[in-house]
Amino acid sequence: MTDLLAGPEILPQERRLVTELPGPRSRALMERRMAAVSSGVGGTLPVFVERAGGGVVVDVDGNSLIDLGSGIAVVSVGNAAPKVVTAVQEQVAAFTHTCFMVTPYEGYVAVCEELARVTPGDHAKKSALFNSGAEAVENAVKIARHATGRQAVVVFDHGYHGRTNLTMALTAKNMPYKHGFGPFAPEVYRVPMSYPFRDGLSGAEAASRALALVESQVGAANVAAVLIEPIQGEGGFVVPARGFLPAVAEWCRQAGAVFVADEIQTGFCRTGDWFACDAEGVVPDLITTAKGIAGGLPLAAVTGRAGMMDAVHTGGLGGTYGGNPVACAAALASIETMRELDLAGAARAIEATMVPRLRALQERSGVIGDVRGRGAMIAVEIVRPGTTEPDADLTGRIARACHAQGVVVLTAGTFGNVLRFLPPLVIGQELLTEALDVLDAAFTEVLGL
Ligand code: PLZ
Repeated sequence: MTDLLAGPEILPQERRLVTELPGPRSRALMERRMAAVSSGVGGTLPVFVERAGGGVVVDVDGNSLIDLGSGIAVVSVGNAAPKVVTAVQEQVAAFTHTCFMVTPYEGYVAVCEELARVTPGDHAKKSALFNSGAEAVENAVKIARHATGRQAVVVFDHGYHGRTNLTMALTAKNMPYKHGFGPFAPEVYRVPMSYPFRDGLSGAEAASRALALVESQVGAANVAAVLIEPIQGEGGFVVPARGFLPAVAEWCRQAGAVFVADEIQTGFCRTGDWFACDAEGVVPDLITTAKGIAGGLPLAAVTGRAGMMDAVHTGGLGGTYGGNPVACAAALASIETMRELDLAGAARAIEATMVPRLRALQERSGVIGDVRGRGAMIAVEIVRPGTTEPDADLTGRIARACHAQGVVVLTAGTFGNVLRFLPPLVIGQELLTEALDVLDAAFTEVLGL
């Protein structure tokens, strides 16, 4: 895999620690950060970045870390991917911004054409482009309400959809996303997710449980949209039982509600298909995308049935920067890279490497309740031995032990007890194996095995 992305800009694909972490330069920058940056902005690792490429992040002290986070599922094509860098450089030199609503340009249209090709379903589709995932979700709700003339939005326990006012309402978890930030937008209703490790229900059973609540407490005729992450991201990589998503989609069809798949974290080859809905042949009416779409530049989209996307009055959708030309150039180069390198296949290969190692660790450690995920979106849920009781403290200690040894891992989950892995899809086999060795050693160290 590594040689496929060999280019002048690719850094040595190795873990290399030359100081303790954080080193002196990172510590100095941390002091400046503390003085200048709001402490409301969280932080995972205490090191500052100087360069990043492929599957490594190099800090200002010269330490090279293995990246199992991809900037939260963003740099799927690798950091500073050669094609993305070239496309961005060319575009930024040609023009940086005009606003698509003022004087349009081809890149925006080409991204919408690509979205129509790669998203699930072969019906006529149209798109609108935005800057962030939350903005895409907000706009999907606007479109669904306009298209149906209804107001209610149904979301799921453990769901995450953003930090703006409407998307805070759509997001399940209070701390840190919502605490003290209310009042929240009305007409949002939350129902139970299918969470096989915790509910033991089949997909059909979990769907009946959720939809019965919608019918009794909201009323099918009031539902504008059902919004769901086909695999939950921040909520802890919760993979619904098979049959759950198709049942929810079918209910929407019958109820005349819009089925919206939030594929912001799962999209663009991350789960081993172009989109996570593909695994069960589910075709959403609207799909929100961001993150992996543009190799690290801010871009997001709503894509959906052409008639639905056109239901909104002209001028009803937009924004100054949405579909910025530099971000569009990056998206086109990213999508080309995904095709050329078969990154969906690469994601499946990552799963094949990781899952057996994590299952062995589950056996050996006794604190992993569940190994789950799909493609290059894999997680372990940490519990007290012999129970399903979450152990967030242990999860944090294991994550920090990985960080100290130069491996970037993230946590997630409503209970803070999920270690999640989102490697760039171009990560080399050797680098991935080394990261798993470090993870193994972190469990040994923290648990005193
Ligand atoms: N929908 C499914 O995963 C963003 C959030 C990080 P934005 N997830 C990472 C944090 O702590 O803020 C996300 C997502 C899903 C929507 C979003 C929101 O995307 O680009 O962060 O607005």
